[in-house]
Amino acid sequence: MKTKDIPEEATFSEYTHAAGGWGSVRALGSILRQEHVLTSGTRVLMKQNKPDGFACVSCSWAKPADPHVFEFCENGAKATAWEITDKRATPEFFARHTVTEFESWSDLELEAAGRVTHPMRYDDASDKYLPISWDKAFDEIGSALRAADAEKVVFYASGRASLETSYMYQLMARMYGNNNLPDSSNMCHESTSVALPKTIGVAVGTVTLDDFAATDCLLFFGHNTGTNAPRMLHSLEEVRKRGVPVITFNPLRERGLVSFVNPQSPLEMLTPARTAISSQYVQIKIGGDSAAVMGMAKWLIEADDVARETRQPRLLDAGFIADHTAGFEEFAAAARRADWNDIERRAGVSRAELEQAAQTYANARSAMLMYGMGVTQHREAVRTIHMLTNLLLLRGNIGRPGAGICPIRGHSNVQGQRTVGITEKPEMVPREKLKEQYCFDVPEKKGLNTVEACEEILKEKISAFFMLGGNFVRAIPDHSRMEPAWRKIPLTVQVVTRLNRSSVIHGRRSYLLPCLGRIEIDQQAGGAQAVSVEDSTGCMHGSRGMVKPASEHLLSEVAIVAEIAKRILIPNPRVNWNAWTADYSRIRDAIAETYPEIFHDFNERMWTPGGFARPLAARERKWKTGNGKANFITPDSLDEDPDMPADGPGVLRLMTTRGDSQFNTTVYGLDDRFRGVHGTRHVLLMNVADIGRLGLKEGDLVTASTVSQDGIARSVDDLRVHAFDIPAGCIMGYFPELNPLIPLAHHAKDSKVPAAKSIPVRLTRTQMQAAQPEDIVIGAPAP
Ligand SMILES: Nc1nc2c(c(=O)[nH]1)N[C@H]1C(S)=C(S)[C@@H](COP(=O)(O)OP(=O)(O)OC[C@H]3O[C@@H](n4cnc5c(=O)[nH]c(N)nc54)[C@H](O)[C@@H]3O)O[C@H]1N2
Ligand SMILES: Nc1nc2c(c(=O)[nH]1)N[C@H]1C(S)=C(S)[C@@H](COP(=O)(O)OP(=O)(O)OC[C@H]3O[C@@H](n4cnc5c(=O)[nH]c(N)nc54)[C@H](O)[C@@H]3O)O[C@H]1N2
Ligand SMILES: [Mo]
Repeated sequence: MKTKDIPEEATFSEYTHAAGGWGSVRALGSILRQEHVLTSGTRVLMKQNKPDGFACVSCSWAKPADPHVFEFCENGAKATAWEITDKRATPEFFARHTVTEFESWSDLELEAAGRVTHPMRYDDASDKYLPISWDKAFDEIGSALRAADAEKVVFYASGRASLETSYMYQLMARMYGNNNLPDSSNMCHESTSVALPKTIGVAVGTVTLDDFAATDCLLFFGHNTGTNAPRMLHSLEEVRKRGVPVITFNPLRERGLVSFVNPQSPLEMLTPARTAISSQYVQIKIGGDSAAVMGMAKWLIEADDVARETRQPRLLDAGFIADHTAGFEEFAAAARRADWNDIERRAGVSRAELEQAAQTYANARSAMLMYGMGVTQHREAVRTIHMLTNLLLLRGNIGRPGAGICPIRGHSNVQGQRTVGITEKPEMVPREKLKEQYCFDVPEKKGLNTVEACEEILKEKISAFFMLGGNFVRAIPDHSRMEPAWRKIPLTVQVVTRLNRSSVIHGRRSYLLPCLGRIEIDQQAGGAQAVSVEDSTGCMHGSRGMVKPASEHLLSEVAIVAEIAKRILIPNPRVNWNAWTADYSRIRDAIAETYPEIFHDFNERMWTPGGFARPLAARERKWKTGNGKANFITPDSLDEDPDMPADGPGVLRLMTTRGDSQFNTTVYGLDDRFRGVHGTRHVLLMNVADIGRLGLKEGDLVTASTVSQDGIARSVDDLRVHAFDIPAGCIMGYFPELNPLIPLAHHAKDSKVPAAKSIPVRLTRTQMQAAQPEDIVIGAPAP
């Protein structure tokens, strides 16, 4: 596949500064200007993540009860500017361009058109989106869905929609007759949701913000915090100032994990006192986490064996292991048996480094472990997460202050969507309760998750695909197979704020339903409405819109779901969709009735500063697992990607990650400041030794091709080679540009999360090299 916007203007520089600092402030000013909201944007930002304000639409990190004056980060501010932009994609704009024309636009150009202002329907004859009235759109979509076989209709959700909308959405799908509720979590932390219930009996993390003040050690796996959850840097900074060690496991040396200058602390800005974030940086190979953790566990268990024999203080929490856990002996035997050569080879780091990390961990009274996509997006991600919990259980690091596991979630309400029932797994919802509340039979058949929905689309078995936000076609793997199949779906409907690839590559009939964003005032019959979200630490927050909507024709997501529901469901006296739309507090009452343990007194508690925490049994050392214990789970192997060909000559492991100027498929700009990449996203960051070994040089254009056994050719051209501090054999490129390289079948076992972090590729020079740009700068200081 030939890529667009060949990087003519690409420049590379080594980013030697800390994350944050003046660079952040400059970047913030430029995005506010780019979206033409310099003055209004600044006012809005003051309310971001405040107890009486709105919850940021970017990441899902916790919102403190006593916020900073500026409780937002550079990237949260970018997401805000993106939503409150004054750019508009009006019917006149759509009249000027055919959809075929849009296909040649980059993701950046598509979204740069601005907020969609009117409901639109694709018109075959003119190959354009034409405006349509809301009523007509709802009626047409409604009659198509009524005529469809319920099992062939999919209701996707991207993790931004509120708890209120999400609850209504899942109820609508189930009343309609299926559990086909895949969501972005299926590409994200689903590995967590599958792994943790078996080990500690909850599907979410156990850490809250308070734990940062009580911890003595932080272990950090596979998360690029400086870019993807920058507000957490404040907590990390405080932890480091107390002298608490932070051990990072990451193949890339990420600036935001190396050091940080607080861009909101004038003192630090004037005297660039950078805080060293990581006290030890363990630069493992891609997919080396299980091996690294096994090395640490081996050292701990063997050192504890010695301590026990010599009557020295123990390294393991023997009391906790005896009282609370099962499976320890088997795991300990496997750790004792594990071979250091094998561990070193798989982890790609030395025994000494792992022993040092283990020793630091052993010295800490309480330790927390955080992780992101570097862990969840591998074939054996679920097993790796079991390894992470094994390490915590060895020292009783679950269920006490300053300890715990913290999966860092992505979208701002992705965890909450699951909590209120958006899941394809019927056993995850209180079916009896829903039946009692609404008098209907909740479908029992498991629904489709993201990968399964893609498989059905490939088989042409899906008749309608409804998207509550997101950019499904762009976020999924295997674009060159999926895009042609996607175009054959009889009906695609997208609830959107901005134009994106999934609007342009569309089903035979296609509708764009433009909605209010969370920052906009949501005026309904019962007055201005607020919504709520759950953060990564299981705390629920209210969120109130504060800016004038981008267009008077927008409807709220709640209203859109209600209108569709009214048209596709048999009227049910127990659900008054109109009343719910008029007054969202009534939806919250319904949520509280379904989930009383979590959401009792929801309306009163939603404005609690810092949010109200959901009860979590594991936090109290109550284990809701099959055997009532916290479980050590012994891995059958340490190989995280067993479907990868052996790392033979020429085969490299590719991870696809986010850069600093994007929110997932929404690309704000072409720079990735902290990694020193400017003006392009068609780049491969490589180890110098690999560049030399493959006979390449800095700046060469290469084609990456997937190594797979299925006989399907997958490649991306025109990727510029750039030397970077990354282990030999490992390379990095950007999501979503490199998604054509991921085979759909290359996904995590059990959780089915696409294995976006370990794609086996070969590189060849791209034929017909473009002229070398003259302005490539290497190794110069960042501008
Ligand atoms: N500004 C901004 N914020 C965001 C997003 C965004 O796009 N932009 N996206 C949101 C979403 S939906 C999500 S899920 C999160 C994602 O946030 P992250 O979890 O940080 O996701 P990635 O950008 O994919 O970065 C993965 C990190 O894991 C490392 N890594 C890759 N492979 C391995 C491995 O095998 N082992 C280890 N230990 N590390 C590895 C990479 O070097 C990189 O640092 O961020 C959320 N927040
Ligand atoms: N190769 C590779 N692929 C990946 C990943 C990876 O690391 N590597 N990460 C995966 C992960 S973690 C995730 S979460 C998925 C993301 O997959 P998605 O969640 O489907 O994609 P996003 O890019 O977050 O969706 C962006 C779109 O959401 C719409 N939008 C924004 N705000 C609103 C709103 O308020 N309401 C509505 N209705 N729409 C809105 C806009 O139109 C915007 O274009 O991608 C996955 N894909
Ligand atoms: Mo995500």
